[in-house]
Amino acid sequence: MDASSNANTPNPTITFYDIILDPAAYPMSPNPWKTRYALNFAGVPYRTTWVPLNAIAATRSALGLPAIRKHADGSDFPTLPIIRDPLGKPPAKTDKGEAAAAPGEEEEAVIGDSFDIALHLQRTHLSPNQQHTTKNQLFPSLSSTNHTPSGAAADADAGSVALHRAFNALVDELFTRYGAPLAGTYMPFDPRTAAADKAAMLVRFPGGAAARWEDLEIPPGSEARRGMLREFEDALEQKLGSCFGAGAGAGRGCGDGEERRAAGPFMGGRGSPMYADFIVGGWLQFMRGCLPEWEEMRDKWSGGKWGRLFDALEEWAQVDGRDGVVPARR
Ligand SMILES: N[C@@H](CCC(=O)N[C@@H](CS)C(=O)NCC(=O)O)C(=O)O
Repeated sequence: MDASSNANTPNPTITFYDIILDPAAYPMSPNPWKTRYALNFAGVPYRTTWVPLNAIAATRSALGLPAIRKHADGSDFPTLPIIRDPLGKPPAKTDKGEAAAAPGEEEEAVIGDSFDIALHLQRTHLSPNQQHTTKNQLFPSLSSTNHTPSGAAADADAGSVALHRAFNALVDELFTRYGAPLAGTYMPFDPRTAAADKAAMLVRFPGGAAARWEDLEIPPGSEARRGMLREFEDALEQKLGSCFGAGAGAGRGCGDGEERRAAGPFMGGRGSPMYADFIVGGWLQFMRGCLPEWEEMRDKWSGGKWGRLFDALEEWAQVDGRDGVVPARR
């Protein structure tokens, strides 16, 4: 169904564009995963359009979205996720506030960056909805239940978003530096297009056009691999470990107040997630799908924090449109 056709219905359906590699493999692209988690968490109706790697550029340009990333050589790097939301602006509010679209006058929003998508979901689908409390906000702040934040509450909103932005950059940087080289060569390409997909990716690396895909692999069992895995584990613990409690698990904390909250598996020991948890979760999905040492990372690194977080995020991990495809390593 064309998403724009149902703009006037109370629950318009969002179209979510994610990458499909091997149709038999479970999705594993980190940034689209951040968006999937956020969509499921916001509880908005959506349908997934699965886009092969070699069709991402055409998809973005058909939607009028310029590339937001560049390759090392300065050329455009077209990416997913994208969403198209028939409800383009926050719905009209009953109280005095910012100008918003009246019902039936919404203009479709087309958004091509995972962070901007999360902000859109917060502002359009979560903040105006009084049923949502501080517990189920992507960007929780003092003003989460306030319709028209001003003064200190508006500052808290801005602070929460800015800190999330910095956290997103940090997490992307960490996983790109260590996770991508350790896991990327094991991506489950579509067997019908694998040779062309690999060739298209190889040219992104210095001297890549001349290289072979296999040359990018850091061989299992090698000292180089062991060393990089150790660095990855240490970097995650040093940069992110203190954000997540050693916890006994959500809902199983033994005390009240601070003590109980610190037992939760999410950011700050909370018992419910915010967007920061989905940022890490998106990358953990990539590790689950591609890193040969995933079980170790999940259960042993940082005392099992990453596995606890990953499991706790399962509630928001439903995949639409890939019936029968299960998370099995190929
Ligand atoms: N800043 C962008 C980055 C998106 C991005 O890098 N997406 C990757 C997948 S995680 C992609 O589309 N890669 C396409 C390719 O490698 O050809 C966002 O957060 O949406």
